[in-house]
Amino acid sequence: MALLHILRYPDPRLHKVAERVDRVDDRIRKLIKDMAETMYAAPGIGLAATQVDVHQRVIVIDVSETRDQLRVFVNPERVAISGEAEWEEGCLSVPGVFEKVQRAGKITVRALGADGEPYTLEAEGLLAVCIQHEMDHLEGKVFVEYLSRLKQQRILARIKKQERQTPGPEGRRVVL
Ligand code: GNR
Ligand code: NI
Repeated sequence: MALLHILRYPDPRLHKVAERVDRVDDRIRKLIKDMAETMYAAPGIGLAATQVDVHQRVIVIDVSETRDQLRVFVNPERVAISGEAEWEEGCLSVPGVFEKVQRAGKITVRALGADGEPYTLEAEGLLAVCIQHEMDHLEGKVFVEYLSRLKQQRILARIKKQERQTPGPEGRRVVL
């Protein structure tokens, strides 16, 4: 059992681009297990390795109500997208912020599973939105970057105020 520390926006490490995994070995399987535990404990419906400061292309997602349908995506690639969707999104790296984002409505992804075997998944609804949100994290992109400059400024101002009142675990000071 290992809960991982989740980086908080605007930590610059959230903007690193993750590297491909060349082999699903014991180290990656341990990462997947710890990420799943961290996601369930948070609680959240998805988590990208970038958020726990591991810059490798690994995502875990569970959008089921019963919280027992873990999906693992290693080296995910988008094969196709279609349609449009708009959901109110949140992010474990930006707690307390919920904003609508436009995404593709349907997405087909190809990835390796926890067993290292390739598979293809066609997703829609919340799962499709979540896959796109997590794949953005692997590219160093956080959902707030889709919002207007004004909204981003307000979010940063609010975070800065919160940090003044309760500094983070590393005593990190946000310089804006
Ligand atoms: O828990 C999460 N909920 C969520 C809701 C709408 C759209 C995307 C998400 S993902 C988020 C967890 C997270 O930050 N993943 O990176
Ligand atoms: Ni997120």
